[in-house]
Amino acid sequence: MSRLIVISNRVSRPSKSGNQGGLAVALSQALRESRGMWIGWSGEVTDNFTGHIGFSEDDGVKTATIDLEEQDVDEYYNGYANKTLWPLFHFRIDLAEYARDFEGGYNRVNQRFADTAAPLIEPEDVIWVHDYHMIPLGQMLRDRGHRNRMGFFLHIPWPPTRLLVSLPHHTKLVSTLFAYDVVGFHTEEWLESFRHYVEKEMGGSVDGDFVTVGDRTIQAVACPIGINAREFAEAAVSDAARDMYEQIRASLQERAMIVGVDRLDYSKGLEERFNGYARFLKDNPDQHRKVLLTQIAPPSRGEVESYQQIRATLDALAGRINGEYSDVDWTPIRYVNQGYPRDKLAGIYRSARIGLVTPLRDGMNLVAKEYVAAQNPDDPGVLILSRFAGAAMQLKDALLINPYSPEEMSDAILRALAMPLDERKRRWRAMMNSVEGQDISWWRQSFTERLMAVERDTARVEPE
Ligand code: GDG
Repeated sequence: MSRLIVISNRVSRPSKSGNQGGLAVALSQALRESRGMWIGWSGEVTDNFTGHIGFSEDDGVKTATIDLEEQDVDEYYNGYANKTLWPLFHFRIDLAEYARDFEGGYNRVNQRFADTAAPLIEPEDVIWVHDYHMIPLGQMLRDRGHRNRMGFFLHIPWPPTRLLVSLPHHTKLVSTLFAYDVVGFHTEEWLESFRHYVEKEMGGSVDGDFVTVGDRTIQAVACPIGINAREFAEAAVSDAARDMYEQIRASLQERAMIVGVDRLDYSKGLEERFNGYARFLKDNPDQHRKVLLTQIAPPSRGEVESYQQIRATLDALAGRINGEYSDVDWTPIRYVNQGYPRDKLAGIYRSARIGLVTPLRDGMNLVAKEYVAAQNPDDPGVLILSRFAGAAMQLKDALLINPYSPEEMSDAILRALAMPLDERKRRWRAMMNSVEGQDISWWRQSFTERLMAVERDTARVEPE
């Protein structure tokens, strides 16, 4: 069996508390089985980049990390990754910033990762690079002479061509993807946009899964990520989850709870969610006091201004809605800026009658799947899901809504609250079949099998 080398911005070390995300668990398992290695940024900042690699091994998973300089973090992580690519790839060109320093820092840090990884790679290793932070890394490894099988997976949407062309040097960036053998997206929609770009902007051609530009042919595939459904369903009945469930139920006093769980990010449609919920309260006075929304939103990327802005907007909006509708013994929104351990989170999902997941764009959205997996099969809640989340392609039995429409959101909440048990069960069963069938192991295996099947040394770009 070939060793798997995973390279991503951050590595995730196994944690005894079981607080690791599904992706980290799935990749850790593959790394353990293949005696592979996970390479990434330590999250630490150093005054002077030396290229020193920190090796460690936890629970059979080897990791190799480097520290970055403050300028790297500013230009690469906060800059090109999160001020340029993240908004652009989520269709928000209004928020995207284009600065030469960002692009320079992004390339410099990717070179640093390539320098770090290069001596650790053996010829038979299979390399799997993750996400928008690392697009050019494969090309940089090829430039250093590595002929390994290499795959890339994009965890966020691929934007329409008309938006992507607003990125300076867009073709230069996209052409680096042709250094990989297999490039994966969550959905057909993102894949379709990628193919469109390649045909229109690069004169490329598409033949099934194969995409060719010049003398390079790669496979571009849709491979939707999943969760560890069984483990999550078990977490939902763990002691910690039960305690959380009881605590919440006692506080609800028979009221129905709607839950939202998201990193505090403008792509998640939190402002639109609050507005949709406010619309529901306005349209349905008889529902006041019978329902409340709990929004868990741990802050993220706080050094980026657009994230500071969305946080301020949500603080004000939650305050305004609560000010307008609260009574001495009822608050319509519980807005919580802290995160919870996974087991407790599963208990929170299970205690909610409605899961409200309303991103404006999302590569996939794992919260939607977790909400489904955590439900009680005998009395499941209802998922309301944005049609613009990748997850909507699979979870067709959710109540699918346009998150930009407060009316649609309001109507869906009312419908979900009134939904008979039979219909809730039927919809939940269909969604659970999908969540269980295409789980995180399925995703990892589908992608890596495709990558392993590539013949080494075919269609390789050789260093110039
Ligand atoms: C990117 C793409 C794609 C959140 N709050 C807590 C907590 N979380 C966990 C959730 C979930 C994860 O964070 C969020 O995953 P999402 O998929 O919803 O969103 P992104 O972070 O934006 O992820 C996305 C994903 O990559 C994978 O490819 O689906 O589209 O944007 O697992 O549970 N976890 C805990 N406490 C919290 O308070 N323990």
